[in-house]
Amino acid sequence: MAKQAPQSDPAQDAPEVSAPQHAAAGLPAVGHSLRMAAEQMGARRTLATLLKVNQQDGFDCPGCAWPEPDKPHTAEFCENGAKAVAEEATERRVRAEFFAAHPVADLAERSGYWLGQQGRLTQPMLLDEGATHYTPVSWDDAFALVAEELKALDTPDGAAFYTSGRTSNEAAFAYQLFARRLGTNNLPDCSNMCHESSGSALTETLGVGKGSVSLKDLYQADLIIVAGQNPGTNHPRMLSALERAKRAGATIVSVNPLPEAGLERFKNPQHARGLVGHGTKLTDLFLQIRLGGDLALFRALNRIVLEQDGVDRDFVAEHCYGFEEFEAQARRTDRAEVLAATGLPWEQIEELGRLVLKSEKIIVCWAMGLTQHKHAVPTIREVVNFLLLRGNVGRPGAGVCPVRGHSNVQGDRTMGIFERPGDAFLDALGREFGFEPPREHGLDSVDTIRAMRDGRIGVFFAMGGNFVAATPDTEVTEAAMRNCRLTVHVSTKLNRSHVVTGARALILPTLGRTDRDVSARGAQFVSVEDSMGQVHASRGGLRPPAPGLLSETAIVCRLARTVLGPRDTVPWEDFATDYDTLRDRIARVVPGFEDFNEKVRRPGGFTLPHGPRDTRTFPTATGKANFSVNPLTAPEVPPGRLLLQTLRSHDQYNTTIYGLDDRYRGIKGGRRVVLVNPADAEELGLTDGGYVDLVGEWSDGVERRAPHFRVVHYPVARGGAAAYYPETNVLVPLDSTADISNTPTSKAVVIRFAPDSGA
Ligand SMILES: Nc1nc2c(c(=O)[nH]1)N[C@H]1C(S)=C(S)[C@@H](COP(=O)(O)OP(=O)(O)OC[C@H]3O[C@@H](n4cnc5c(=O)[nH]c(N)nc54)[C@H](O)[C@@H]3O)O[C@H]1N2
Ligand SMILES: Nc1nc2c(c(=O)[nH]1)N[C@H]1C(S)=C(S)[C@@H](COP(=O)(O)OP(=O)(O)OC[C@H]3O[C@@H](n4cnc5c(=O)[nH]c(N)nc54)[C@H](O)[C@@H]3O)O[C@H]1N2
Ligand SMILES: [Mo]
Repeated sequence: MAKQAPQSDPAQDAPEVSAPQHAAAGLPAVGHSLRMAAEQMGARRTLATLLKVNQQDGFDCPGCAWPEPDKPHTAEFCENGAKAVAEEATERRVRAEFFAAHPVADLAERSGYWLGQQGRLTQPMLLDEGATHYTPVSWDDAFALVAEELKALDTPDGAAFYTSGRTSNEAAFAYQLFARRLGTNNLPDCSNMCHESSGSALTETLGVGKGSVSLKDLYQADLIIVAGQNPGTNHPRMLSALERAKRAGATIVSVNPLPEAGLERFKNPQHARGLVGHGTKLTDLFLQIRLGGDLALFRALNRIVLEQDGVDRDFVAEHCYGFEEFEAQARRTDRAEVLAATGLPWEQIEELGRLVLKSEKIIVCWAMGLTQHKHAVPTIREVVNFLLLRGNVGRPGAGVCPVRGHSNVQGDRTMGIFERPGDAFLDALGREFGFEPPREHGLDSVDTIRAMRDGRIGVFFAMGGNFVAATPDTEVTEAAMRNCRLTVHVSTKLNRSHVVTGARALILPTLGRTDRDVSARGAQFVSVEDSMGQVHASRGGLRPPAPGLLSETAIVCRLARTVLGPRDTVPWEDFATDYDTLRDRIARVVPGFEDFNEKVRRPGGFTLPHGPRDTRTFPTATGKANFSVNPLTAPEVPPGRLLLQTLRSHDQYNTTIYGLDDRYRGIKGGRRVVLVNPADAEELGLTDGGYVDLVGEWSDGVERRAPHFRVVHYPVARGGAAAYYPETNVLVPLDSTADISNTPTSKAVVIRFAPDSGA
């Protein structure tokens, strides 16, 4: 078995700890982001680039999927968007000499942070079978090699095509078409580990697996509940929207096991008062809930609404299905069970109940704190019950707001990146391109790992991302990756998935969002869809990091031509060089994209239709919005153990580590920390500043260990602990996934503490 991945350099494992902060952004954030950007790009390039972020003639920020306001500020970016841009627009380069100097075995000993810091990838590289080093390869030879390995498979289902959510609509559409022309629906994506639970719950209950609110709705809401989300770090531009909502009179409630600085107060760096003043208080009521207690909380709220006769009877009668069963169960909700699951005082739940009954228009926002639990799908269904009860779907100022992660993860799904595509989509695709697409469901991310482990996947192809670091059970996953014949990564930066490989491996470098994309037929642009269903153009302006780099779209199309042969009827050459031709086809296949080429050129783009939001039509099996009955469950934690959530620091983008600080939480210079409530720490004998190993416990009895973590006494909710991902992915069992969505339970890992075994 492969040696365990070195996840950070020992020298970085001495974090300093000070008191957590109580406000986000402000002047330190501006300074921090500009310093990081200037380090990577130099001062002039920094300014020229950052001024183009999220502007109508510029590029979409490669950071998060939060939408842009109609009239963006001159600088419509945030601290962490600036870091994402700097990471991509860096002047540092990884060239052939770098690979000649570093055997792959050496690179596999480096931390992910070190790998990412080496700079942008510049030319296609091949690691041949038995070779110790990557060596340069031409594009044509690289494509021929992939074709050879694909043709050697017994079945197209022996290949898996992963997508990370930065891929443009155009590239994503071409990519899924290629996979389906080949004959497989094996299209796992990062969404499987992210908002899949939201998609599952929303599709079933409302008929559309996406959020139902726009920015304007947020500005009009009476009550905004933010549950399981840390926008101060992960969606900083959302704080401006919350600030505006607040000024318009909204009450903001945050539900979180951690007091997150960004939700407490916000110093808007785009206004003078935000740079120097105390900022705006955002959260009016903070419910410090236990990990996994949200289902119980929303059930309790639903009981309160029913008992206080707060139901919107007309809405329920006209638009909903299944109310009686739901009502019978919700009225029986047991208070003691709620208190045990949430760890909240009943008075706080009642206080929120009063706010709910007072509010006409309610929005619930959520992210990974709700989606990455075993009972994530029922939890989100219960959120939907909560909103339906008072008619809070399909009217201004109200609705569901799953806040998406990667900047185009929602668009990729719209373009057909999905292992379980619906028949309507496949029918339209088949009609447009004159073929019969495969109907059998493909593999999601977790099932792909199982199939690789069991020798059923010969070729693993990744459009972006960092599969081995982002997925659970690192040792199992790395062994599974090494079990493939060929692994291919289309990437901007070096990462761990390039050095834990199949028998053969290819790195195909590509253009990023910030880069100019010029084909033989002239300048091209791409499009993306944000978290609120708004589609718009994105144009990079920077000189690409190396001559001859191909866009993601061009790579897919040239590969497809090589694999499928000259007689394949899809005009891959046109698609590769003139994205308008690709958009014309998307317009005929994907609902809402009619006249795509014209609409995408409008300033600000266009909004996709959304039945529940626009007309209160619910394309579900019953034709109505479905209430659901969800047993009240919460994670069980044996005595002497804690439930660990794995989350993001302020200086990272998923597996990309920008730096070693987590400013708002008071952590500096290291990432191997575990945050524990002082009362739990005392019971377990964990001194602040002491070092321990984290040991995962799971029914398969396998010992999963993450060595050498510094204990930090921190105000987390009792019974829970927190540590950073991806270092803690070694602890997440592959088979510990959410019911229905199959999303790894990254926010609920039972751990015990063992003596420190050293770095
Ligand atoms: N700068 C930056 N931006 C990013 C990313 C990044 O890594 N860096 N990642 C992007 C991606 S792909 C995504 S999906 C999003 C992720 O955005 P988030 O979901 O905000 O990311 P996490 O760090 O996982 O934070 C989870 C939050 O939920 C809370 N939480 C955990 N468990 C529970 C629970 O059981 N109940 C409740 N109520 N709360 C809980 C945690 O305390 C924490 O505040 O951000 C996107 N944006
Ligand atoms: N334990 C734990 N595990 C988790 C999570 C968690 O909270 N806890 N969160 C999960 C979530 S929400 C997600 S979304 C996944 C993320 O999983 P992934 O999306 O697979 O991971 P990233 O770290 O975002 O991928 C970073 C890599 O993408 C490449 N890249 C960046 N920009 C581009 C581009 O424009 N084009 C191309 N082709 N490549 C590019 C770079 O090479 C970079 O190294 O991780 C999941 N894993
Ligand atoms: Mo995500």
